[in-house]
Amino acid sequence: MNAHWDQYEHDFPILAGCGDLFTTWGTGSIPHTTILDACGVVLANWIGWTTEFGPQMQAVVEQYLNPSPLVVAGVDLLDESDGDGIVEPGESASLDILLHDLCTEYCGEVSAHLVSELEWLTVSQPTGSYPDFTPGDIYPGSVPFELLVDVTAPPVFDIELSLEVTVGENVWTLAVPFSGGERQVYYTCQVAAEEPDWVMEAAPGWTGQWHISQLDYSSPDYSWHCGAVTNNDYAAHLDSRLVSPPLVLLPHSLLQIQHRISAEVSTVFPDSAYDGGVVEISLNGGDSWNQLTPLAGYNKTFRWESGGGSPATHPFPGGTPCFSGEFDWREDLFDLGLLADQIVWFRFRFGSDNGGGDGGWFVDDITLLGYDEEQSVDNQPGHLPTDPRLTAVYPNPFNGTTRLDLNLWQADKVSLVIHDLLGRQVAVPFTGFLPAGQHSFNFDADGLATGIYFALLQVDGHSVDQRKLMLVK
Ligand SMILES: [Ca+2]
Ligand SMILES: [Ca+2]
Ligand SMILES: [Ca+2]
Repeated sequence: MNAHWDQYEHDFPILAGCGDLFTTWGTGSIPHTTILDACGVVLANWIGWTTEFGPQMQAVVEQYLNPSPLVVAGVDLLDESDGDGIVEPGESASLDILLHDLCTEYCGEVSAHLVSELEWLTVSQPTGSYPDFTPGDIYPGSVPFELLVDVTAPPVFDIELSLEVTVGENVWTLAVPFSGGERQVYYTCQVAAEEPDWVMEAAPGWTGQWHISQLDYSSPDYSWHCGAVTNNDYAAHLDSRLVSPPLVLLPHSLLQIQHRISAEVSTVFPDSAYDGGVVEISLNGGDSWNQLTPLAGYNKTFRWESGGGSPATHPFPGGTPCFSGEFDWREDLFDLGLLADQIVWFRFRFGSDNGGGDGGWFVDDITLLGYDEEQSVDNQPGHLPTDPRLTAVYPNPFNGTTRLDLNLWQADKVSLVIHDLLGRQVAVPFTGFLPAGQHSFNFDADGLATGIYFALLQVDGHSVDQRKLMLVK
């Protein structure tokens, strides 16, 4: 077996026993390295240049000198502190690591030890034993591995832990992917002097009073206000609706609003509202609406008479929970986690009976937070990018144009293709021959509807990577 350098020679020990080892300068002076087996089959490709080149390269080569008979088939997150499915800074997590027997022989006496070299991540239960494997078997460990993620963890992380797997007398180190972090803001409306994407309207036969106000706000200089411009005299017979533009929800989304209200409640039954506001959501462009319930609940309930008369009372079914009475600026959160990847519209709806009243409803800083593993930041020291891939999409979600970055380890015929959710090709930002290195392309979504799209990186006719794009108009 040979290892040799082509064009460029570097000063770390060449390891005997592997196939051929090639390294060359790519365009832009990015070195790339290819490991071939004795038959010339590509085992690994690696593009990059760091001061850790030698040790990293050695790790790559060693991996192919003596491959582990077991590989990590997956990681199942069993539990984490608050049960929302995201391992956030400050939380603990338990997980199963699934091992898969790829070898042609039986593997017995298997044990594993999970190691973290990160200061902010502690493995509190690091050991597990595995059943005996026959080829093709996939098993979790005997007991879950337990981790503690410190509050000093990065806001979003996507790392690899080391699993030292012992099979009989032999030990291999396998990479275990692990990601988590906090929800990130991906949409916010802080309310400007004009908000052309938002619609203010009234139900037929009712009055509308939403407007953009400078009277009060959570963030300067404006907020949405349903009421009179004077802050003390909203109109009677309101069924006033403020409708958001279409928005695409990331996984684990929360809707966050800042608001204050001053609306009439019964003096005899102060939990019973004559006038008040609710938050609604539509999944079909406004054909139908469902009320959203804040995590902390609504504070009042509409009284048990509604509609009718000229109309005589508020427009909501009696008993509908609502915001009413009096409270100053506060935050409310709505959990949208079950609606990931859907296009939604929000509606802020304020109703009054046949008498007007106080200040009405101020709403500001309408914000969506979400957590998407695909958007997590690569935080792995010494990460080895060995495959051609889409490395970034920015911005995403986007309105109009976004930029796609890709990384090639060798010159090749490349296509960058955009598909919609139904798999139809809607755009081809690039197709042609590219040299090795990093490349960026702009994708202009002019003429496409709001929604989810996929960018596919195809190399030599094969799809090798994809990224989800969210177009929000
Ligand atoms: Ca959590
Ligand atoms: Ca504001
Ligand atoms: Ca009233």
